[in-house]
Amino acid sequence: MTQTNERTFLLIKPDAVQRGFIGKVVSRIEEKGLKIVALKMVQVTPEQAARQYACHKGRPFYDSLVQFICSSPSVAMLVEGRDAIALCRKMMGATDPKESPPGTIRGDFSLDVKHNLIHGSDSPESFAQEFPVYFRDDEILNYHLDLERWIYYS
Ligand code: IDP
Ligand code: MG
Repeated sequence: MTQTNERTFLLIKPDAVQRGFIGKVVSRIEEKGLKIVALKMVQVTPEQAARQYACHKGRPFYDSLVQFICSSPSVAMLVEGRDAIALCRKMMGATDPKESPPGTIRGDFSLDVKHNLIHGSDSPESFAQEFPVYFRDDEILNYHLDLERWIYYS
């Protein structure tokens, strides 16, 4: 179903923060017409990483992924807009940057499957599981973005 108010959870990972790409990633979200409804810098704890990546527990890359996500600050954000989950996944590119076309975040700025700059929820179910790891409900802002009437057909 097409919705203007679907939300997704994004995490700008430690490699992107260290490489100075917070602004680039946030700009792409804003330029697309999506609305940021929560945003904060976080030092991810091993407990938070384990909750976020519970679905990958037992995979060969799991321990190294948790260590990487906790290795330096990240930026957590909630983004709202029409088909936000699928759209943000498309803007991110494929998990492995070498499969990601130019024009995507991973395709433009990364080379390595682990250091792929950004996490994004891949379904409404994963969004529901992931966002409470980082945000309380009262940290999510409900506001009207004046630009929306120029972004969406009513
Ligand atoms: P996604 O981030 O595109 O949803 P997932 O398959 O959910 O990809 O994997 C979670 C994260 O784990 C990836 O973004 C990447 O950082 C890391 N990862 C996935 N597969 C590998 C791998 O084969 N080697 C190392 N790291 C991996
Ligand atoms: Mg995933």
